[in-house]
Amino acid sequence: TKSKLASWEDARFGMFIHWGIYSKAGGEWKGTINHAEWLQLTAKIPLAGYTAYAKTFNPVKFNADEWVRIAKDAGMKYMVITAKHHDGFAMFNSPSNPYNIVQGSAFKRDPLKELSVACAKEDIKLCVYYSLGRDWQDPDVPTGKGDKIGWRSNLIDFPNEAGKDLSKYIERKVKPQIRELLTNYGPIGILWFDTYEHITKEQGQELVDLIHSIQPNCIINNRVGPDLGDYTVSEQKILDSADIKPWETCYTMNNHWGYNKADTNYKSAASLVQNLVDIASKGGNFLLNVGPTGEGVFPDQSINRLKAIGEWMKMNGEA
Ligand code: FUL
Repeated sequence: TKSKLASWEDARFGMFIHWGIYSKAGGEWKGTINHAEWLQLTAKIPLAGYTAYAKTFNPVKFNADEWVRIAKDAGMKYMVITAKHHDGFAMFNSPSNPYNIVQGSAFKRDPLKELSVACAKEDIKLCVYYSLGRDWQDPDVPTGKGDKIGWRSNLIDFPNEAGKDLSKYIERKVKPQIRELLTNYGPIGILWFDTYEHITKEQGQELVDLIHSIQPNCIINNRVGPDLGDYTVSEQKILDSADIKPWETCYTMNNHWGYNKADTNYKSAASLVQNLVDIASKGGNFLLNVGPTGEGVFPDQSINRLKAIGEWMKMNGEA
């Protein structure tokens, strides 16, 4: 049998999904329209305000089967969804921390559970994104170094960067949530960490060990800590297997990861197909992003492009 990494490299094409409380704003906050998944920080919203906004989040049109079918029809083999982005809000049922979609929003459903069922039916590998070194809900998460200290921290609610103790956050929030993600949703293909910031190699290794103690087949990207992880992620840039292996390029269809209704600067389907071919020929994986709306649906522009890619895949016998 093939190693877990070889099977994942064979998959080639996956769907990235950036979806959270911020999606409801569609990038707009008090007249400014340049926000997305960083909304809490870029619009300078205090935690209490963001928590209140989360309570109004109710994506009633969310349909896990539909999301998975769109991915499948496009020829994608895996799906990486933001289980927790930098805002620290869990988009899954997290008994260890009430700041989550079941307890902290009007929706009260667990979309990750629904996706895990839908993915299993269609043989799509469910994977989760987890913001590691940035969390704007927890008081113990310092970011940045040198002259950029704190530039990605929640300094509105927790201004004392020097007093923060990252290990408290890891024990209090990260480890319990990783356990939940790996226990309650069936097999998880990848734990796709983001932004390890101040995480040390030792702390990252502890997370790797924890993950493998629960799901030995789970793949971990290289944003779990310095010099760690199974493969290299590149943002918006195509690498080459001659330089590095294995690798994955994550890529936006327009200029934002999270939904921004004013951003209509979409790449053409033809150029996305070209990216896919280019990446595949260089031995990489292509993780193409969709930013669903606050109602829980994919933007039409994304659906149309995914359809066109799917048609190309079928014509070329790839799907
Ligand atoms: C970055 C994040 O800051 C962005 O919001 C996005 O999630 C991208 C894929 O990774 O580090």
